[in-house]
Amino acid sequence: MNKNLFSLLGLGTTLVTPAISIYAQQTKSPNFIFILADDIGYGDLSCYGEKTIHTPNVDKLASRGIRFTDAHAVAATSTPSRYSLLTGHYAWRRNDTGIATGDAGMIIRPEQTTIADMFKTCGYTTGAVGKWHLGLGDKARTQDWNGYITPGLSDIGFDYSYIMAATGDRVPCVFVDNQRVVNLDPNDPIQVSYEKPFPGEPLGKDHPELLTTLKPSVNHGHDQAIVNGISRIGYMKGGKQALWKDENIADSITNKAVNFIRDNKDHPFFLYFATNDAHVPRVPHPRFVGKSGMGARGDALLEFDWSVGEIIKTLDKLGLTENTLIVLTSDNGPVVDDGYQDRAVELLGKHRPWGPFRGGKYSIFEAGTRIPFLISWPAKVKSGVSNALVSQVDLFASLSALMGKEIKKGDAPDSKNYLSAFLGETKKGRKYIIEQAGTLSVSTSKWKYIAPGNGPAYNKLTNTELGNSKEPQLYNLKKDRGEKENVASKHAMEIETLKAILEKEKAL
Ligand code: NG6
Ligand code: CA
Repeated sequence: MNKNLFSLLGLGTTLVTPAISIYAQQTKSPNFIFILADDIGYGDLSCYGEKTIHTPNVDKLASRGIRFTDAHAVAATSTPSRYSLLTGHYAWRRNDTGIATGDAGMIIRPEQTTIADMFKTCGYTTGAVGKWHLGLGDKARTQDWNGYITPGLSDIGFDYSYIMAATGDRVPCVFVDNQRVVNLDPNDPIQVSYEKPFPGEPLGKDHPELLTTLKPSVNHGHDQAIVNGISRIGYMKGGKQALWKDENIADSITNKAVNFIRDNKDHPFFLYFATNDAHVPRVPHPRFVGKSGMGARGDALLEFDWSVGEIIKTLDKLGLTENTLIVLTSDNGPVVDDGYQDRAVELLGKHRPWGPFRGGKYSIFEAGTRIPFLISWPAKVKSGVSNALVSQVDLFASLSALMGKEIKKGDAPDSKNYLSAFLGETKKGRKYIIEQAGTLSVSTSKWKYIAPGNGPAYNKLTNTELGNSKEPQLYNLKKDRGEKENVASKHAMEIETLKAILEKEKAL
């Protein structure tokens, strides 16, 4: 096994004899934790330079590791972004990877190989905790919310799972523990629909007087089932005892993540910890309320930072910090008003969730997909800042390489090994990356080409410049990282080259 791993750990390869390799693997293999935030932008963590927010725990991780300034999610919304990260397959190659409903079938098929499968075949214990949003069950609408939900995460590489099926604003608003709804009273079965309301169940749009916690923003939707005084997307009936409490979501999932680490302290593990912060509805625990001075969104950022702190503390206490590789990143860029009147817009002040970039969540402009990205692995990685161009799609192949594991033909087809860039051994990353938000873009560390598309240029509801145009766009990111000046007409050659790359990739 694992020549690369041993040499990376400075152990050389002489230790690898059949007699001790398994023992060596179990004692020396690093643990892996992915902390995947939701809708947290490049400017939302203080280590990325904004002076308006203070996230000390994330900053601690940054100071122990590498902070990447040119790292990218594959897509500007959750489902396609997460799909690509977990499978190493571009979501845009499939037409069923858009923002999933809460009753979507499992988008990653059991026959696909995930990064969790990869770790599992290396002898790791694997866990997924938090937001899922990649569908469950065989087909849409067929899940048995009152029984064993199958196929589920155990079919795609996770030994353990404790998840929210979709998003905080989509039903069913319950946790699913190893494929069963938590705290379900069999006498009050759950029903879920995204097609029609259940007779007798009040809806947000008809009963604003029942909305006690947050009101939906005008025209966004989020006006269907009412759960905990908040109306959501989708219809739901029953399962009253099983409903999560919005203000406790961070506590619940952080607690599960911490327990998973504790339970596996003596055995190598991979933990995928996907927080609900800072997605809507933003209902941080009362101990964070008012603490950021920026309203619910800022408070949710502090709650996220707290979750990160709990993970760090747990690793420190268990003596696991040195040999645990943590990736901290976000699924897509930031949005301020994403559907609820939580005063995030009014209280934003000088804070720039998108940092120096244009656009935001949903946008093909940089802020849609250029996300915070930290890697910490004290045993191996020297701290610093890297400007290497990296993509979340490459974590699969790169960490497989770290494990000395060959990728089977057909698995993770779009994922490439950039381990040296991820470990800070080189500042050279990808030659180009491809991103998706309606249309596709291809960028090098200098040029960005946005393919023409028919989508709207602007989303008024979320106040996002989406970046769509019927004309080709080209930006010089070195001179103009804010994508202010479309220089397409001056650089025919660059456009041709980037277009050709995109066409070639699309044909694969
Ligand atoms: C959008 C929702 C938004 C959010 C998003 C998914 C409306 C108008 N907006 O459709 O509130 O739920 O989907 O966010 O319905 S994501 O981060 O999970 O991709
Ligand atoms: Ca998201």
